[in-house]
Parts: sequence; structure tokens; C-alpha cells
Amino acid sequence: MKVKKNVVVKTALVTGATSGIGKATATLFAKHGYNVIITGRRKEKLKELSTYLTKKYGVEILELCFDIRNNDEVTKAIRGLKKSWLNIDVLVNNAGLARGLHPIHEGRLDDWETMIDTNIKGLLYITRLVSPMMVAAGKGHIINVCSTAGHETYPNGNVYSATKFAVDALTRSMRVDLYKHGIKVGQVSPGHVEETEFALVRFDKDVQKSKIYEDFTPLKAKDVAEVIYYMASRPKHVNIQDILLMSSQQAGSNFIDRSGRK
Ligand code: NDP
Ligand code: 8X3
Repeated sequence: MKVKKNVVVKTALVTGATSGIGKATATLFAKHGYNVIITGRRKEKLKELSTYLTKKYGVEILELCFDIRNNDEVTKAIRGLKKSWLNIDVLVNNAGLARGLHPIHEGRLDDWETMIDTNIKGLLYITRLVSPMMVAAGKGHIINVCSTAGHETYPNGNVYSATKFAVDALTRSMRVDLYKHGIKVGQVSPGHVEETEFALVRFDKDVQKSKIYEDFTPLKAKDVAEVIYYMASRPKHVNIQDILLMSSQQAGSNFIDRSGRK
């Protein structure tokens, strides 16, 4: 939290802000006057978003370029923060991905390791660095991006689902560890979301295979961002623990009305 011309300006850190849900979330926080720390591996995308948000909303944006799987890189970035960026009010643990969609007996070990390293270990690395600052400040809010896949399984979703079940367990565990320090912990659990690179990444940039949203209308990245901002903007005494949301044409991981976009 910073005070600018007698107005309190809050700070949010959004991981994985170079595309999809993270980019939409960083944009919404900036629109609401937050200064935002944006992270990701693609420097040019961070720069582009930073320039856009600074110009459009007049807030301060800090780009931190690192691979969240590499604890040395994460540590260097967070420990290197200038004093004015140290009071992080909201941490959105969004960076994550799915790789592959194979039955367990045909899964690629490399994909499994990438998902575990990013979705679980990466989330832990940054949380381990940011949460002590929140504990010292006696306040803060951590919002993890889980998934419907963190609540139920679907064919071939095995390891991705396991990482999101782990995110769910971490959200619950973090909350019981941190609530006595004045820190809220919650998560958002979306079903399918378009306007993201999720499917392209899952299917090795195969554009044909990644066309998984053509026969129904999924959520949009902005829909999830709005839920995250809603969670972050509740009064001090309200902590939303989990919001599970899907498009109207999805009723569960295994129930999608693919009869055309409605
Ligand atoms: P995108 O692929 O559009 O965004 C993923 C973001 O994570 C990118 O900004 C990417 O940045 C970042 N990221 C991935 N790997 C790393 C890494 N090793 N180091 C740093 N940053 C990384 O997908 P979504 O917006 O859909 O995904 C965001 C979150 O939402 C994920 O946790 C995903 O599991 C979850 N989710 C997605 C759903 C969907 O249907 N799209 C549904 C439910 C949950 P960069 O490539 O620049 O490093
Ligand atoms: C992304 C949604 O159903 O592809 O978390 O796992 S799903």
C-alpha cells in the first residue's frame, strides 16, 4: 500500500500476466487504481502490457521477468524489489499450464515435470517469498488460480488435475497457517476459459488441436479476472474461500454442451 496525494494506492502482484487470465487480472487491478507487479517469461509481452496499462490508467507497473520454476530467479526478482514495491496487498498466483492430454500409461515425463514444477513448486516459491512480508505487515490477500480440474478428474487430465488438487490443498493449508496473521487466502476455480493460450500450450502449439472452444461458449479471461477482483475487493471481514465457475454450457469437467456456441 502506498500513499499518493493522500490517496492510498494498493499493490497487486499477478504471476503469469503475459497472457490469458493473468493479463486480464492485471488489467482489471490497474483499471481500479492498483499499482501492479506483472510477471512472466516473455519480456516483450510484459513490456507491451506495462506500457499499455501505464498510459491507459496512470498507475505504476513493474515488470519482473523470470521463470517461476527456477527458485534462484524468483528469489532474485523478489529480493531485488525496491522498498516502494515491498508492500504487496494482493498476490495472485496465476502462472500455470497444462502440457499434454494422454492416458496415464502414455504420459510424457517431461510434461509431468513441467506441470508439477510450474503449478505446484512455482506457486510455492513465490508464496514463500511474499507471504513473510504479508505476515510482517499483518495483512494481505493471496488468491490462487485453481481449476475445475482441482475438484474433479477427467479422462487424460491425470497429472494436470493432480497439480490443481495440490493447489486446492495448498489454498486450504495456507489459509489455516495465515489467517491468524490477518492474511486472507482463497482461490478461484474456473472451467474452460478462452482468450488464453492454455490450449495452445497444452497441445504443443498445434493450432488445429487447440481449437477446443469452437462448439460451445466457454468463459472468457475477463470473466475470471472479474471474480478475482471481486474476491480482492470484499470488506476486510469477508474472505471468499473458493469460487467455482463455468460457462453456462459446461456443468462439470465431463459435461459440456457442444451443440454449438450459445
Ligand atoms: P495462458 O497460457 O494464457 O497463461 C499462462 C501464464 O502463465 C502466462 O502468462 C505464462 O507466461 C505464465 N507461465 C507459464 N509457465 C511459466 C513459467 N515457467 N514461469 C513464469 N510464468 C509462466 O493460460 P491461462 O490464462 O488459461 O492460465 C492461467 C492459469 O489459469 C493457469 O494456472 C491455468 O492452469 C489456470 N486455468 C486455466 C483455465 C483455462 O481453461 N484456460 C481453466 C482453469 C484454470 P510466460 O509464457 O510469458 O512465461
Ligand atoms: C483448465 C480447465 O478442464 O482443461 O484448468 O482442465 S480443464
